[in-house]
Amino acid sequence: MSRILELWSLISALMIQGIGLVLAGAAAAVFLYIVLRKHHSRGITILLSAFFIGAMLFFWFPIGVPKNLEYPFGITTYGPAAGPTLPLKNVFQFFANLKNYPRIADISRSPLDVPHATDRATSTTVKIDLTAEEVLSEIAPGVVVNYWTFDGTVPGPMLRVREGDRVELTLHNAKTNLHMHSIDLHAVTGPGGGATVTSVMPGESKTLTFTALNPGLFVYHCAAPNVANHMSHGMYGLILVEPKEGLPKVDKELYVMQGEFYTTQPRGTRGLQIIDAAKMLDGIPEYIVFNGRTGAITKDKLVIKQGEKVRMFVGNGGVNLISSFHLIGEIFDTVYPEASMGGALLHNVQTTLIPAGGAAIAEFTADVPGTYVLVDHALARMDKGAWGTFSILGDARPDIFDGVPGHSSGH
Ligand SMILES: [Cu+2]
Repeated sequence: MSRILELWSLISALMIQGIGLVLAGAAAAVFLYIVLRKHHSRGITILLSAFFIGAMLFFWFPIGVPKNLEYPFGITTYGPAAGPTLPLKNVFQFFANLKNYPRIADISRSPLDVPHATDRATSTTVKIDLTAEEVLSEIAPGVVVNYWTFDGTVPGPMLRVREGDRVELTLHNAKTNLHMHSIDLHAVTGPGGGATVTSVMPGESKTLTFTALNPGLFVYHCAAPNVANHMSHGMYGLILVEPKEGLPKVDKELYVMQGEFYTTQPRGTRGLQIIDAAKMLDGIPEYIVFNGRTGAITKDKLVIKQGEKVRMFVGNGGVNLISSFHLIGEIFDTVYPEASMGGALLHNVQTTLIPAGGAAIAEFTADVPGTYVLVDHALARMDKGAWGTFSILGDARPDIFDGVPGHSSGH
């Protein structure tokens, strides 16, 4: 059956696109010939027509015969799998499945949604279930995106285990999905970070078992081809492997992940958006956001008490950009650079780099009350959505910060 489908795909591609293009080109040539013949001699007309046909072939040959009526037309890629273009048949499948997609009121995972410390002196077996869910939700008011997620939010849930733990992770692929998914955890030692044994079609489940050998804060993400395409739909999260001795106690822990979204329509265009593969390959996102959407982290929801010591688990799902993570009005007392553990820590850091597919742990103490803004300090990205705010509540500290508020804020 699959052979027949392949054959049909081949025939339809050749017939509809290849022959279609030739017919269109031939019709254009005939039309041109007739128009030219009215005003010019036969010789001149043949010469101009030959020039037209030559120019058409010149532009067409480098592109080649398009496959599957894909969008955008004519993208050449050299990745290990099919490129990120969107075949027309997927568009039809998508619309046929539209009524089945869960609609999520708020795609963002709360920055407060951090699992408790394991508080264990010994290793154990930890069972984790994750579900790949393709859903619809707003990235900005009125702008709807077909997110691909782990457990229905971006980022997916933060996972927390202890160094030496045996982890049994089962990945489910929701029945309402259209695509194959998998999971690659950077905490895994083994082929594909687990992706090779967790590829699941809609309705399937598969289990990966691994031992968490190295402590650290690691990104996990879907690694089904085209991987960049899956990650650009929101399929990423963080897994913390605590060192055997645990992490020092703090008062509050936060979970933040930066990510990029590439829509065909310009930023702010309302309605359902589809991914623009050309923009993704060029690394020019329309939206850059913390926790899945614009305005996900707000000072009303995220309140910190004066004196609290705060630890931020920050990841970057990418898929292209490096984050220059900064907290306006605070200095990180301690940074675990690139979220590494067991090596030297950094102190008194203003901005820390978070690579695509990497993470950092940044700690600060809430001293002065007010509103604080977290940003990617490549600040033009704020206008694409890369910012959030939180409040520190408490008594004024004129010994640290004093003055009369002016007309502007930030820096
Ligand atoms: Cu996926």
